[in-house]
Amino acid sequence: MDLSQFEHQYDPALRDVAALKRAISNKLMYTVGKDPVSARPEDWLHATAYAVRDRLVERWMKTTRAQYAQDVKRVYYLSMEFLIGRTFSNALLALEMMPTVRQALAELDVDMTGLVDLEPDAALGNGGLGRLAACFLDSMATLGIPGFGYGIRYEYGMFRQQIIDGRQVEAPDYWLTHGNPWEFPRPEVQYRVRFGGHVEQQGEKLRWVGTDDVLAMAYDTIIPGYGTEATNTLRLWSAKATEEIDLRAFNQGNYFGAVESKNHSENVSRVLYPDDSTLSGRELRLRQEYFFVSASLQDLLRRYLRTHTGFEQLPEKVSIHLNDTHPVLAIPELMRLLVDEHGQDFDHAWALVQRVFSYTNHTLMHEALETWPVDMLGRVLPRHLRIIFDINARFLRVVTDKLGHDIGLMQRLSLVDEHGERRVRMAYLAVLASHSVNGVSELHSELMKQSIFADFARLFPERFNNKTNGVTPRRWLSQANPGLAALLDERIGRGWRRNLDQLAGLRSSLDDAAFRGAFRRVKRENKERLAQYVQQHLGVTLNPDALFDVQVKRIHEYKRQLLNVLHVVTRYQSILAEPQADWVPRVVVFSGKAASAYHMAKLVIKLINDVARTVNNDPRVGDRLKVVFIPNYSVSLAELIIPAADLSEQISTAGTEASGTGNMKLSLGGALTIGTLDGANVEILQNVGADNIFIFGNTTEQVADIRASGYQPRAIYEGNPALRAALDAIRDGLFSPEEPGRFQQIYDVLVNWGDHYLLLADYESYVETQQRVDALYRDADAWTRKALLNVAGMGPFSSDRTIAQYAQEIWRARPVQLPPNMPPLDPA
Ligand code: 26V
Repeated sequence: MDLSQFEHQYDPALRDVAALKRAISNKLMYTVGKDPVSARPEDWLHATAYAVRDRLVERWMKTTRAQYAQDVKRVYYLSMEFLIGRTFSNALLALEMMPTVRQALAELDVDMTGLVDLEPDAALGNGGLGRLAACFLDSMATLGIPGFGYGIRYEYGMFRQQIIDGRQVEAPDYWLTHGNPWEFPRPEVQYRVRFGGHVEQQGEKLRWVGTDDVLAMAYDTIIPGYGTEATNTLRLWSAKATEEIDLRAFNQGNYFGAVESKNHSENVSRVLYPDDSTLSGRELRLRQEYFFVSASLQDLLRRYLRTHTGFEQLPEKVSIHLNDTHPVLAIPELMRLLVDEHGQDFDHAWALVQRVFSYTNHTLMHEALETWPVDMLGRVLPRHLRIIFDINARFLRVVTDKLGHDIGLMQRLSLVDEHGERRVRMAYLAVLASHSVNGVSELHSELMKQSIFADFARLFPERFNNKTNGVTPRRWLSQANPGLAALLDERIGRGWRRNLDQLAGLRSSLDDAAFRGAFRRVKRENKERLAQYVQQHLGVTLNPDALFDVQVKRIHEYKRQLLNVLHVVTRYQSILAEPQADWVPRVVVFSGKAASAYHMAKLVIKLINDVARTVNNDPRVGDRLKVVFIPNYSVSLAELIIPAADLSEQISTAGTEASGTGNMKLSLGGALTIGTLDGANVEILQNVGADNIFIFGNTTEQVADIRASGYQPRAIYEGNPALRAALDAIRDGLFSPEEPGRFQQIYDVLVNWGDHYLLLADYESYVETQQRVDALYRDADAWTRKALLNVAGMGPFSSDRTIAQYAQEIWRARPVQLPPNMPPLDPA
């Protein structure tokens, strides 16, 4: 889709500084309730946010009206996580209002620079999956696709990570302390969500009775498109106790009991589960999943029924997308609504369901695949369990009719895993109910068909497809990297914001030395900005001329931060051995959170911090090597760190990282990748060319072979003196003299037990490749050319491309048309 034709039309009303000043002053007085003489910076931020939000509302209503008038197909993106980050700068850029707001505030004697940092992140997600959902919202709006995000308005987002004594300590993230000026509470939009009770037969029909109910109340946030008036809505649900709960207990005079049960039901939307590595199988998590899915489906059906009768048109007017299995209860919930509440017959309802749902898988890791105990499901959602059993029985009957009676196959295909405690396999339910099942990179989509869904891929080959992830260039280039954005504007024009393929135009500037110099200066300024932050927050001085080597992502064994540490230790030991050699100064930056119960990940954080302390304080090392662990990785920290990177670490064991999206953001910011042939690294390689990326290590196939033939880590350890020295130093307490045995377990996992992620098998290739990185960095000009070719090759990794493919190939949804001559809004 060529978007450049829709070049942004400037709205002169948005450039009126005087009008904006009046608006901000009015908001400060009448909405925030503050006198300018006593207003704190937070008050100014809120006043400005309200003034800016007003300017989005008109577009929002225009879009909504056009959607109704055109009876468009709507896409509902169901996700337990939306990792939005900050909204202020994003909104200003969408409206092209940055200079106007800056000037209006300056004329009010307020400096905008500091204000921006006061806004808390909306951290309603764990990592890649949640951030992808946020990028997708941005792209759907920008493409004019009528997309609605549905999720949970957690009161506590992703925990705040403090590093105390080198260890992670979690603190709650109550992000709503000062209120959220971007959301519109909708007390008039509430649905009853039922839990528990039991199912009764009443003649032909089943009735679900005796339930404990919770209300779901909507909060809406406007999602602006860029370079278009189109906007979308993110609707998040918050739990409220029902009136019965309030009244019943209060009337009995049991005040504390009343408050307690009110709290209990409102706990459903209290806190984001911060574990993206293992399924804990906790009942509250199941309740969260059902809570938001039920409210969303009631809401979208009501919207559909406002303008349609009967359900025949449902698949032409509604697409429901499942972001991983977390919202999969939407499937039995839609069945229940259609059959029990709207009198549809079961088979007919199932046929509709299969045309409405589509599903994305984001991980092949066994521990993260969702299954729910049959017992628990039966207790919390008895009607849904019955529906799942009915779906399963019908499915297995059809399979038997087609393929004959094969017990082994039945057990493998069944929605219910009968080994041990019986559990429902949510991913299988998703595949069975969806007309499309996609992975998030070419490699991952292939592996998905060969591994977890092999039997289903044989039964329904046409359902399976790939949609390689992408990232929004508005946040990750325009907002996070204003220096590079300005340079691009000068060189190739402004169109890349809506058509990232235009970055390819940079290739013709490769031989322009002045341009390469300007590009290097931008990177240098970004590095200085990060160095200043590190100085302020960690008290470590970084040399901005050093190579900035960056690994930022959740701490996970499969992502192999430990492999990175092994290289750091090896480098440290080599520097001590040959201090006079010509070292390329390096700064190794880590940032990321560990799940709070993930012991190994937390130990890795401690090791990184211990190594950092040792290396940074060793006078023999000086500037040659610095190591920093930046606490509390978040969207806003990513916006600071990523543009400052020279080298992007994407070093997961081949076959384990579904896609990665940080890899794309870093390349887009002009970092070179050192990476394995995993996830979207493979496609990054194809787009930047083998000469412009550092690929190392075993391939997916080789990994499988090593595992099959018996991985022998001790032999590798004994055969490689540098590796051995690094591991021995860690084991013997070189970095933890106060507790020499602290990292024994890490040594044991890697050397004696043979870790599942084959770290030692890739060590030699990794260290050798890091030496090639040094060699190239010495030649600043050669490095810059390759960095530029990375930026130039990132066009396909825009989430606009991804969303255009979802819209055309899965959702069959088209952009809303926004006629410029829409009738003026009547504020009544
Ligand atoms: C997993 C789980 C496990 C069960 C309980 C709660 C919970 C919450 C989140 C997750 C997330 C696992 C999936 C995930 O984040 N995958 C990442 O998705 C990115 C976007 O597609 C992709 O780039 C990453 O490679 C992939 O790890």
